[in-house]
Amino acid sequence: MNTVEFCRALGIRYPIIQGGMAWVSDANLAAAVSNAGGLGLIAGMNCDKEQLRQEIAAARTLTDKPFGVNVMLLSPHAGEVARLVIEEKIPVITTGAGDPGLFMAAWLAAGIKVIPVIPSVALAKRVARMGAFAVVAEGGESGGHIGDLTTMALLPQVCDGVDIPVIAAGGIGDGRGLAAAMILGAAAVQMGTRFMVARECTIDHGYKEKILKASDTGTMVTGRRLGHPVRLLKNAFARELLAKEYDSSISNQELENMAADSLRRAAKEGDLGGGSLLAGQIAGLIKKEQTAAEIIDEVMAEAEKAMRNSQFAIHNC
Ligand code: TUI
Repeated sequence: MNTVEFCRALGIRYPIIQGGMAWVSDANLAAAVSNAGGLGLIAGMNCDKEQLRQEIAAARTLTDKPFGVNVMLLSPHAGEVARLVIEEKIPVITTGAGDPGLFMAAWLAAGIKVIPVIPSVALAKRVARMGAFAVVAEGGESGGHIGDLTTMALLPQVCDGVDIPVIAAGGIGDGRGLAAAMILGAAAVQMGTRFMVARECTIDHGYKEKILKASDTGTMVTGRRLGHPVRLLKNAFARELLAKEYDSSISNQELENMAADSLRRAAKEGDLGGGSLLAGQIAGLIKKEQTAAEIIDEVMAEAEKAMRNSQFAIHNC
């Protein structure tokens, strides 16, 4: 399935999907991205069933375009979110942070297009066999919970390994990234960090400022000791958490307790020193707040230019 067929199948205009980011991807952001021709996603991670039901209802008042939900499989609410997307007739879902096998049959029976986020070829093949509509191949440049491989290495290997559309994620923040991903075989891209600074994104403004001011080396990874590495902006909290991971007198439970609620503190309370400011390595490239429509239009125009220039360059070699 090529990019045009992929977009048609999802009822979207552009091959751009917004990441389903915990405490970030609410009805407002998802609707703005969908209205702009991309695919908006609401994050199920930080919601129980009733909160997510309200968020879905709110998005439906803001857009008549298709939008999806991300089911974060580590969430304590994953089971009820998995059932709610069926009840609410959500047309497309992404899954993250685990193997969606447990819920797959029920989602497929309900006609939902399931797009798991995968960090390896093995998991991509597994979910393709289960009937996934597409996969998001997410490299470790991404913000939040990450796998080991980079997007550059993971993406072409996943494209060779499965016969379903592959969406690239991790390190993509502009049209050059979209063009590069398509050249590596992607049908579309997913962007998270770039949409965090969208005007319609309701996170704390100080958090947005931190992304806009970040440099290329402005992120780090914590959580390896707990088995779920997380990329975030360097701040006092991230440095303290990493130091404690190397301290054998601190228990895993103490580390978990430190991290619990830190995403909400950052996104909703603007706790810039004591919260987890999740962001991808591409934060260093992102320099201005724009509407979701401006972001999408700019990315598409840049991608077209990048494709033309590289075609010209290769042609004249
Ligand atoms: O899920 C994400 N990004 C996230 S989730 C999150 S909230 C959080 N809460 C508690 C602990 C950690 C994070 C913040 N950011 N991205 C999608 C993603 N999925 N990245 C990596 C994976 C993944 C990893 C392992 C998917 C499947 C997987 O499978 C392992 C297995 O079960 O075989």
